[in-house]
Amino acid sequence: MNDDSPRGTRLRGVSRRRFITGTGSLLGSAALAGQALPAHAATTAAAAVIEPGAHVPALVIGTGYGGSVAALRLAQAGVDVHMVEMGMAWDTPGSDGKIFANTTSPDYRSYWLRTRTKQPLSNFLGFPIDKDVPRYTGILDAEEMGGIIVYQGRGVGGGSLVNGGMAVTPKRENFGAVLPSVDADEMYSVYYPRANSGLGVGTVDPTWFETADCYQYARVGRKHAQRSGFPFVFVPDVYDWDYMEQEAAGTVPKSALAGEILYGNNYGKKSLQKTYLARATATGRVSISPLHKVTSVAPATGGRYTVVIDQLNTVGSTTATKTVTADRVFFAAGSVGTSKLLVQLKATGALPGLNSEVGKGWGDNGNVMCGRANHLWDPTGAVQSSIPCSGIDNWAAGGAFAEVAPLPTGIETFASFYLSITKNPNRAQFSWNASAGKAELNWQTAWKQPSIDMAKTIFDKINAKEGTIYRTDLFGAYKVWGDHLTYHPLGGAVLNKATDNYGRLHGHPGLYVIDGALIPGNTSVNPFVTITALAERNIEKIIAADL
Ligand code: FAE
Repeated sequence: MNDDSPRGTRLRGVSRRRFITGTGSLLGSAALAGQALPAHAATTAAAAVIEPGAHVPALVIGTGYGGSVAALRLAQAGVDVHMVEMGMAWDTPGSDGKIFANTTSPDYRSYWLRTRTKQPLSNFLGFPIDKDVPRYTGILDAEEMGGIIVYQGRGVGGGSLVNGGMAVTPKRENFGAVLPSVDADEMYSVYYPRANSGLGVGTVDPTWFETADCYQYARVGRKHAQRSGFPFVFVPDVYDWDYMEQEAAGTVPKSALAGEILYGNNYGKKSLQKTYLARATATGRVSISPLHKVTSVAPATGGRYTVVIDQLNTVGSTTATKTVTADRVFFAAGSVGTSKLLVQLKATGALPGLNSEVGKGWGDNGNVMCGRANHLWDPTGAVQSSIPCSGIDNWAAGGAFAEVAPLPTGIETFASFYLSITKNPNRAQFSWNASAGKAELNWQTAWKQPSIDMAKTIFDKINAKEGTIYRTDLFGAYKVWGDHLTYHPLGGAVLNKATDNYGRLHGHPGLYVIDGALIPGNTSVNPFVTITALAERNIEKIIAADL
């Protein structure tokens, strides 16, 4: 699999014409936005951009958790890897000196090709808070899939760029329902520890937690949980906890304590750019094409695959279409990205050997949000760390695990806010709509009702005990439940169904799924540690057996 051909030069080289094309597209977007030109996209894309006609031993579609694990381990095994990422590189500051925009002031960097923000909390005190932004290949995609908005990260690092970093290993007793065909002993002795170590997972210092102003909201959450008899747990995170303590002490620039999260984190979070991807690119065998989107994969001669890729500018237009070949292709475009591609490729005949499980088994990890209005003697703090560190575990009794989440508005709100992960049994399916030319998901908004019922097993009880009520001003006027979204899309190419028990797609040797699409809809906790651990398990087998 070692390829020392001139391919490397072709990948890394950049022509003057291509550089100018990229710069021109940026100028176009700046003119539209009427804002200062961010200079970073063209230069980074130029550094590693794939050339038409290139041949690569391993092509990875997407740079999130699954893709980053695959790239690192393949490279360490001596395989040259090219990663194709539809989002931007996110490695150079904009005109304000920061790479990422703050959650409180979304701008052109914040949303993927939208002209108006689509904030998960759409209202505050009943008033809508969304605002116009310039259309740009920003970091957070709020993808409307029929009955649900699926939030996803866009850029080199995938969801790790925008997520809360909560790095939770499911309880061992719940694992059988998460991945029924996987050996739990192996996962808990080898792959979960490997994933936690590779991701840099840590936990808040419990002593510091007791006095930190920025976690007053979590201590109020604990008090209310415990007074109602619910187990309260600390939740590990990939945020650098030492850095956060320095933020609180005022000795370093603030990130978690400045409310940064949804649109990227400028300092303390160990996103994949700082962990797996940094190690992968340091091998010298991994290159990345940002602002490149895979649109087709089909068999070529010699057991290879032809991959068609659109190069995008920062307003989302295609500036070039490239055809390359690869010996092996790893689908790591995320649950939605991978599922959409696979149902399209099966339905259009590009990959006729895929089986009928493709597109099935998609779930939302039971996500549902709500807020509670506290009494005046229970303030939650004007400064709240945007990184949650705790949760309420009522999984066994009520089917809900609720994160005590921040509401980092900068003012005292007397609100407690929660994202619940619930045992919602509903599963949706992607299918190809030939006349519309796109993949669709048949999720129904009403399918969130089981999640609401499970979350209520916690919060109805807390409200009754505390004499408090639900907030009705966060998701619309007089709307209690944030039941319109998920942050945790899972499934669509389920392990041991659409693929074999290691992610090899049926019908097409050399094609693999290695991301959240493998997991059948629910992980009982936040998903990325499980996605990472499963990818570690699968790539080890694939390298040993297939390469
Ligand atoms: P993912 O990380 O989504 O990466 C897929 C990549 O593929 C993306 O960069 C896409 O831009 C790219 N892509 C898609 N289609 C194409 C294409 N056709 N061509 C080229 N590139 C493509 O996939 N999880 C936790 O465990 N803890 C948390 O605290 C947490 N908080 C979250 C908060 C937010 C706001 C969001 C959106 C998610 C959160 N998640 C959290 C979920 C977590 O980020 C998600 O499960 C993983 O990122 C999924 O990993 P994958 O490798 O499956």
